[in-house]
Amino acid sequence: MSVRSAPPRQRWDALWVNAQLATMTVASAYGTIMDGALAVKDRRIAWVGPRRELPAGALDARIDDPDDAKMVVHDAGGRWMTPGLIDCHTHIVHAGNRAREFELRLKGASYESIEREGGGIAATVAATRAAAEDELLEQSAARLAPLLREGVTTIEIKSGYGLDLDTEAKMLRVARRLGHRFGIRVRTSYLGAHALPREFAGRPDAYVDFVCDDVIPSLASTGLVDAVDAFCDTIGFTRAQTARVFEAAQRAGLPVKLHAEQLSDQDGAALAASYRALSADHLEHLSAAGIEAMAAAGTVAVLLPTAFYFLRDTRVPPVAALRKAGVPMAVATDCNPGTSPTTSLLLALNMACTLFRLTPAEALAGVTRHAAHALGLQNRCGMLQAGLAADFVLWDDLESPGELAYRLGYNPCHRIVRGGTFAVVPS
Ligand code: DI6
Ligand code: FE
Repeated sequence: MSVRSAPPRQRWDALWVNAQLATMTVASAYGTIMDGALAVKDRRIAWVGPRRELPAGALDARIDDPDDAKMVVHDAGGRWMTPGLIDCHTHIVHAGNRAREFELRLKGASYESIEREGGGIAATVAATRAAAEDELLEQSAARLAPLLREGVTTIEIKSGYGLDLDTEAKMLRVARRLGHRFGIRVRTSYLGAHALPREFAGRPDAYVDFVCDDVIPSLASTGLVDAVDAFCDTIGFTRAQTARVFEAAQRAGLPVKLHAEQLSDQDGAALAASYRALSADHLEHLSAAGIEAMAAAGTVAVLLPTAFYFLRDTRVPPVAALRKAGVPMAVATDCNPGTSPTTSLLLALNMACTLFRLTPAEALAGVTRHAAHALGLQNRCGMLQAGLAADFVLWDDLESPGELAYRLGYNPCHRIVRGGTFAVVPS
């Protein structure tokens, strides 16, 4: 008796067909697959490719096989599909706003002078300390909603507006709760070395001791922190203080990142690279030596064009040199009440092109593949690739994915899939 073996069955949960895929798997390009298909199994991408290359029988459910019969086939209607967007640098958890300070700056006051006079970050610290945890959650959730509607499926959220242990922990708990409430992936960064709190006035080194000896070990043991960040600048912390924070992070087993070279060149990016930082962010004043160090360490350059715009900065980050050195460039909102009160990653995408001269493909890589890298998530998300999370977005009205960067103030998001399931986003 001859037994004819059946073709191998694909036990997928869902299959998407009739999509134009911007896989983002190719450096500096979209990694386009026209008439593509994408299969999902167990919340991950199981297969990606042109529809005509689907394994034989993939579309035929076998009625005698209960597993096959469960596979759902979705028609993307010819729409473009990209990975879920990733906002890899935000301060979205904070209380209050600083619209008044915006008016002062319009009248000529500088960001640094407001900061030195006790406004700026200190004002947000006072408001955030005063806010009850649930109130902080609601204020932050309201800011998160527009990002979710743009297809953001992963977000980094920093602390740094509490500065004392309790308020920093409160901010980080709120960040985790936002992830649970909305079903998105949240990566937290402890940014204790953001500003000097009033109670440590004139004693920055004593504050850094507190950050290193008390807060980092304590927060690390709670599991609330995924990385440690610092602000190394004239109105922030010195290079030596930043190095001490990085040492403490290393002792706690946490990766580091840095607000570097935003307002001046402190050689912070090179310092961060020497600690194998995930990213160095801002970088308007980055030097050639800093670029070289980042390239050697694989540290991602996170560009924050909306902060550059909002501060009416004139010095752009050295994008051409970063590109030449092969440093991966990410793009993020920096959502914060002082220098970037935006909740649109698509706006940041546009400004990365108009202000910093990224190509639209580089900008899209900056909010997908390279943003994942800036969070150490390159093996989890950021591309349409088998093995990664099934986080993706279908877009309306696009002839090419470059239009995501081209349109200004327009959100063509059609549907969002997170972990293989349709996301419900707040309206
Ligand atoms: N750089 C920034 O862009 C934010 N923090 C930082 O170190 C601004 C924070 C603020 O002004 O509230
Ligand atoms: Fe920031």
